[in-house]
Amino acid sequence: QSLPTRRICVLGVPLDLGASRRGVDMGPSAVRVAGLEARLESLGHQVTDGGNVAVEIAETRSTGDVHARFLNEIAETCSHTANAVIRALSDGMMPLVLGGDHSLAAGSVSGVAEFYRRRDQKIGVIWIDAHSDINTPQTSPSGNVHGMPLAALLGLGVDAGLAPLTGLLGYSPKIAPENTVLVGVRDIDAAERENLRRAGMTHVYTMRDIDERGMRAVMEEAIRAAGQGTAGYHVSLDMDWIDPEDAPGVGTPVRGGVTYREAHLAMEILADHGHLLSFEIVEVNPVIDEHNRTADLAVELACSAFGKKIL
Ligand code: HAR
Ligand code: MN
Ligand code: MN
Ligand code: MN
Repeated sequence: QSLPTRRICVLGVPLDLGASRRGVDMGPSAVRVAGLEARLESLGHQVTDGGNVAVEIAETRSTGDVHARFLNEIAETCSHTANAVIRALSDGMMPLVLGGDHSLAAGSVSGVAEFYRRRDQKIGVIWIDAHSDINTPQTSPSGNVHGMPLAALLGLGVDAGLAPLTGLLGYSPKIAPENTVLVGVRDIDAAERENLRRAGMTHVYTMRDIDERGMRAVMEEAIRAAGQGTAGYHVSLDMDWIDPEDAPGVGTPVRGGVTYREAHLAMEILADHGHLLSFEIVEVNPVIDEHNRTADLAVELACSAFGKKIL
């Protein structure tokens, strides 16, 4: 019933400083309570919980620059996250990162990229999200850093006040646009369109692409681009990708998302290809969830991504 057994290291990042709606800091707990470890172990995987990365809370800090609120605190957490990811990979485990708001991905992806850079290899990233998360402090309409991690990873925004994130681990960029793929986007700010162009991003699959061409065709192309000349790819799953009908407990719900089955199919296709280097699930917000069903869906999707088959 399961694919090759993996050693998985769960890492929680209970961060909500990057979002204006509070509560995604409880996401890691909600996903653990939904039975993540036991359900992955029932597939035959060996799961170790590495605990939570240290985060500051808003109540003890001042907001800082309104164009990128709590940027320094977020960069600090991202640095811890990168190190925890590097440690897990060095111990031969696959990181499974639980958020937390999406700004933490600047850290997790930096960690994976650094681990493979030491081995002279590049990584790809498959960014699965309703949003493109490629604002800089200059272009952000909200000042919320969870709308900026992709900009930081691609090396935008060094001169636009994003240096603490862009420069994590002392260099930039961490990933190349030709190996970075967006899947399922449907809410892109006007300035983000320009940033996508400036960053050289060409593999951007919108909801319309999924509607017209189907999930299968889109995922196959995404996997090809992310895998081209790389050691494999990191998958960053923002739960707001899924329609709010099925995933109501997210920081920033947007209508017109993928269905329950489309989401599973995408994960099943990822499992079939087996180039996964690390996986993360972000933006689960228990405060506005219904009986933890968004966290439960997150666990289901992780199981599909890690090889659970219907038959
Ligand atoms: N683009 C908007 C902004 O920058 C909202 C984006 C952030 N929301 C997320 N990220 N949940 O995927 O403020
Ligand atoms: Mn265990
Ligand atoms: Mn996101
Ligand atoms: Mn999003």
